[in-house]
Amino acid sequence: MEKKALRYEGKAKKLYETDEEGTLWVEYLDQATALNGARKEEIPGKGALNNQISSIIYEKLNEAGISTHFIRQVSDTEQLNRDITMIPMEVVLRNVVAGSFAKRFGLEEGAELKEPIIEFYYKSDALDDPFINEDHIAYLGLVNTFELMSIKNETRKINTLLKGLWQQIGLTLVDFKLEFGKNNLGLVTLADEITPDTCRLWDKDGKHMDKDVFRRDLGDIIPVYETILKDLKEKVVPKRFVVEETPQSSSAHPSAPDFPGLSNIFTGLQDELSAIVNSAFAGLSANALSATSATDTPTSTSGEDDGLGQSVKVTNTKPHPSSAATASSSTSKTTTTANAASDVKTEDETLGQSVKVTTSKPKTTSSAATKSAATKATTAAKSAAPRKPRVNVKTKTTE
Ligand code: AIR
Ligand code: ASP
Repeated sequence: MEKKALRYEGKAKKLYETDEEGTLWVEYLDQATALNGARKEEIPGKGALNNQISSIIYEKLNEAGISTHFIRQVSDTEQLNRDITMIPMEVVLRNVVAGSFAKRFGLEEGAELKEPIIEFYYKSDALDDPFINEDHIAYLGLVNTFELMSIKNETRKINTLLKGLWQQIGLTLVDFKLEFGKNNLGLVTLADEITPDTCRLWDKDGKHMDKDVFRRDLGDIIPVYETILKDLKEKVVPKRFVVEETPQSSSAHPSAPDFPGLSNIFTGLQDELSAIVNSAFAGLSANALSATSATDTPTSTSGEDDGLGQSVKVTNTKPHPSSAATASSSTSKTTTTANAASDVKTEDETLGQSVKVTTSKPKTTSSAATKSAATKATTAAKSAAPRKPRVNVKTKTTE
C-alpha cells in the first residue's frame, strides 16, 4: 500500500489517499486544540499516543461486531481507515454530569446519570458546533430517521463496550464524542478517533485522565496519555475475546430488555431492519423521511454488561473536585473512513484474540460476530421481514 496525495488536514490528523481505492492513510498529529481550535499547541508525542490508543480501541470494537472505519495500524503515528462519507454531526453520550452539560444546566460535575444521555452537535467550525436536536437533524438533512435510530443504537452499544474497556484499566467513562459516516452501501459506520481527546475519563480518585488536563490547564497530558497506552497494552490487548453459544430461550420476549443475550438479538434485529430500510430508502431525502416518527429502542443501557462479558458499573457519584466546564467543539472534518468489511471472525488469532462464534443450524452469525456490511445488506435486501435470530450470544473475556 502506498501513501498518495494529501486529501485533508484537520486539527489532529492528516488524511492521505492511497493506491487502493476506498482506503485512506491517516497520520495523527502532535497537535492539541481547544475552544474549537482557538487555542492550539504542539505537543510532541501526542500523535503517536493517540494513534496507538485509538487503534487498540477500534480493534476491540471491530471484534465486538461494530461497523467501523478502522482497518489497521501501520506505524506509531499512522493507520489505515476506510474512506467513508462523513456525517457532519458529533454524537455525545454522557454517563456522568460533566463538561458543557454541567455548565448548560448549572450542575456540579460528578453525578452519575440514571440513563445515558445522547446529544447531537452540528459540525461546523464557523458556527462553533451548535447543539442540535432530532428535528434540526431532519431539517438539515444530516441523516434520515432510520439512520438516526441506527446511530443511537450503535452509540449505546459502543458505550457499553467502552465502559467495560476503560474499566479494565480503572477508569470511569464519564462521556465521549463519536462521529459516524456512511459507507458505500449507505450503512452507518463509526469513524474518527476514540482517544482521551474524545472521551472524559476519571480515575478512582476523580483525577482527569483525558484532554481536560490540557483544556483546563491541569498539567502535561503526555504522561497521562502514556499511562493510558501502557495500561491498555498490558490489560486490554492481551484479553482473549470468546463468544459462546447459549441455548435460545423460547420464553424470551422482546419487551424484556434485561434478559441475558436479548440485547444482542434486539440490536441484531435493529441492525438488519436499518439495513433493509437504508437500502430501500436510499435516495430518499431526509426531509421526506422526517415525517415518520423515530422509534428509539434502548439497547443494553443498564451498564451491567460491557458486551465483553465484564460486569460494568459506573459508581462515581461524588461531585468531581474540579468544576470548570469547557465547551466542546470538533476535531476532524469531512471524509475519513469505514469498515465495510469487519470480517467474520471465528477463530481469530490476530492481536492475540481468540474469537469463537458458535451458531445453531442453519448457520447464521451473531451480532457479536460481524458480517461484512455487503453481506448484511444483501441478506437484508433478500428478506422481506427481519429474520428471527437463531442464536443467543454470550460474550466472555478471558486472559
Ligand atoms: N468532545 C466533544 N467535542 C470534541 C470532543 N472531543 C468530547 C469531549 C467530552 C465529550 O465530547 O472530549 O468527552 C463532551 O464534551 P463537552 O465539552 O460537551 O462536555
Ligand atoms: N477538539 C476541539 C477543539 O479543537 C474541542 C475540544 O476537544 O475541546 O477545539
